[in-house]
Amino acid sequence: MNGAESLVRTLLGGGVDVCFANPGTSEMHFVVALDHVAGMRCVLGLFEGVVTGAADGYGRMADKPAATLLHLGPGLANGLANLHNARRAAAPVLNIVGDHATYHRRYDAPLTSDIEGAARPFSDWVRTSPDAKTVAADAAEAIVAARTPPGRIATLILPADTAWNPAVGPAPLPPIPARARVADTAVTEAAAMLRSGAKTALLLAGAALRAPGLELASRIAGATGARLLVANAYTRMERGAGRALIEPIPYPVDQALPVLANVQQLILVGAKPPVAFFAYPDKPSVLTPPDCRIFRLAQLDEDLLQALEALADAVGARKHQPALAPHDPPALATGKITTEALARSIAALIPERAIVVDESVTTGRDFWRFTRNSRPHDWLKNMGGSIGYGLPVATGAAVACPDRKVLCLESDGSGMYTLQALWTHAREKLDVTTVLFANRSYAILRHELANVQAANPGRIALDMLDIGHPDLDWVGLARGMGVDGARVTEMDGFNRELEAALRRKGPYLIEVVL
Ligand SMILES: Cc1ncc(C[n+]2csc(CCOP(=O)(O)OP(=O)(O)O)c2C)c(N)n1
Ligand SMILES: [Mg+2]
Repeated sequence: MNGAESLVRTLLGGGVDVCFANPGTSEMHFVVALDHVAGMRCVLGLFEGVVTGAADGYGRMADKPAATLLHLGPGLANGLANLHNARRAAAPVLNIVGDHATYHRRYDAPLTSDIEGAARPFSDWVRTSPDAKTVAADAAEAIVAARTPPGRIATLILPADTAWNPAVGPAPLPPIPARARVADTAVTEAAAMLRSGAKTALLLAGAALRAPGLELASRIAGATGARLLVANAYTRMERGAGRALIEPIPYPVDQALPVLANVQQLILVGAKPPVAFFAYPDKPSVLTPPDCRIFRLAQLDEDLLQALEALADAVGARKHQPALAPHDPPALATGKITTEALARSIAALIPERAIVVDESVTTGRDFWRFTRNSRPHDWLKNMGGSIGYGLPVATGAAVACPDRKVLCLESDGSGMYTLQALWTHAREKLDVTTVLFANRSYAILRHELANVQAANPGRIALDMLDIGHPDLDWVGLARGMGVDGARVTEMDGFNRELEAALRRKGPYLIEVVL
């Protein structure tokens, strides 16, 4: 057995059985080993940002890491933006990056670079295997690193000769650290805050946004009068009919401040204190009022369910009924395409157990409130702010959950960063319906221009925010990558196309001209 085969067998033994790949010469032995050892699903991405984004989506939905296979420093570098998003989402990801053979590095061949240096800021764990005999044990440790709560980025760099030289065999998996329990003192303190009579809110993140956590939080809110809040972005929220209701903190600072204005005490359950996405002249960075007391009940990597159970017990909330959303979606909208009409029709049509990957940016500002009473679904958002996450994350989510419909809500500017994902949707026959919002603009940046108070933007500045001339032909782009689609210009056409796409299996793209 060579190092490459010992790696593949170790991955499979550690539950890593999907590999999103974009290989090169230095990874050839690994690619061949994937063929020799049964059980690994290999998915090709035609750009590394697709590969790392797919691993993000897979990790969020499978609650375990996929491997990526990347080609030296440049391959990794192409994937870093979506790796950043995955890291901010605390998605588990195991990167395998090929390098030159150990003895070849000193010759400074063209693809030589400081791979560890590139990997470190975007990884929680980085290691270069020195020889074939250590590859398996390093891979086992990388799996543990990626699976360490709440989900981490592990990057294992494998010089080519570690793949082809003889190895000892696969390595067993060391124990995976469990989530730490939250201390009783923290629970007692949070309970006292909830009983104090001050206006208190719970801010939830991570595992607290799955149905059981939300229900417990809702019981606590019902028993104590506290509010339930969630930041503008989250890794994965279970919402819709039958799920506990929660209020989002809007992205625009001017809208976020009033939501938090009356909060005297904020209890963090896996969340960070809420701050503005950017600084703006004359707007605060911190969104809570200056005298708000912020208390951390639990960190993201701790056992958030246990913390909520203990808190529910401490305030006598277990028997309180949670406030669950009824199934009461809006009616299909007709007539002209507007953001509200789109919100209504999408809310009416979201299928049961759908996975909604949301990178709808400006078009999606209304989606939250209209979809609250849709059929139960999961909603995924970009946690890292690096656009181009949607189509790849949809790819990974569809690979992780082949029995669920993925609805990818994508804006045109963001979609162009990683549109190669559509080719993977077609090749893997993934059940992804992409709704592409073609406003032919970086619309959000027009608002930001006003927010930062940049004086008198002229033609050149405004041209940098306009992505028309030429208009992108999204149906043509999709067809060129094997995904069929249609362009719609009014709501009846949209309703018809979306209904049909959601009913059949397989990839499809609907270009919505706004
Ligand atoms: C990697 C990266 N590059 C650039 C940006 C800056 N940026 C933020 S939003 C945006 C444009 C988004 O346009 P689009 O996706 O079409 O959304 P719209 O507001 O038009 O709905 C850009 C370029 C970013 N966030 N991330
Ligand atoms: Mg746009």
